[in-house]
Amino acid sequence: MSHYPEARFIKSANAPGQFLPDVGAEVAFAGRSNAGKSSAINVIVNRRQFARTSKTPGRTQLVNFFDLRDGHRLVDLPGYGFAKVADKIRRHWADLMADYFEMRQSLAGMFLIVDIRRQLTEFDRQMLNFADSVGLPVHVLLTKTDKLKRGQASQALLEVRRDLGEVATVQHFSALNRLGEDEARAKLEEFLALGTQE
Ligand SMILES: Nc1nc2c(ncn2[C@@H]2O[C@H](COP(=O)(O)OP(=O)(O)OP(=O)(O)O)[C@@H](O)[C@H]2O)c(=O)[nH]1
Ligand SMILES: [Mg+2]
Repeated sequence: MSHYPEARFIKSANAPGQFLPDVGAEVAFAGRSNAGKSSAINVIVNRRQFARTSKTPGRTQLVNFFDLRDGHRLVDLPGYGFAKVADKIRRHWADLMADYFEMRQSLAGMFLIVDIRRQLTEFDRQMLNFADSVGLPVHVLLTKTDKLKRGQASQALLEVRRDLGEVATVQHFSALNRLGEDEARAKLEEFLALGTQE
């Protein structure tokens, strides 16, 4: 059963003028290329290839808007840190993301998707600093937890939690075995509710 029976893809934007009207509340999924953003969205919404995933980094190249229900949205962002693209395209993505984060009034929270085997990268820290500077709440999904042994996974969570301090909350996640899906949905709903109050 879908937790979001009305969920649907609305549109991909390649320029700020194509963003959806800035009303209601939305939560953006950000993170390194190939970290598992689109896969995490599919688990949370409980639909296969709802957001398109790929083994090849750089699958998501546009700002993709999904309706969860009337007035509540998810946004799947292009991954950062993907080396194999032309500078021109990389700059275009960076500008598009900067425009998005700077102008989006309906942005209620950020899900930062981090591969548990890599921990926080420099780009992740930039995203965290940025979110902090504009008072945007962040929840970190330490994804691909299935790739580590239990002890290693616990250790990694402790380290990231210590590293983050008060800046963001963090949890284990796996798109493969759906570890952490309820916790992630609860956080998503919390952010959307915060955004709707204002
Ligand atoms: N084992 C495992 N593989 C995962 C998990 N999440 C994602 N993957 C795999 O990682 C690859 C990238 O996943 P995507 O969801 O497309 O990653 P993305 O962050 O959206 O990537 P871009 O759109 O390129 O930025 C795919 O091959 C997924 O099947 C997970 O929790 N466990
Ligand atoms: Mg993607």
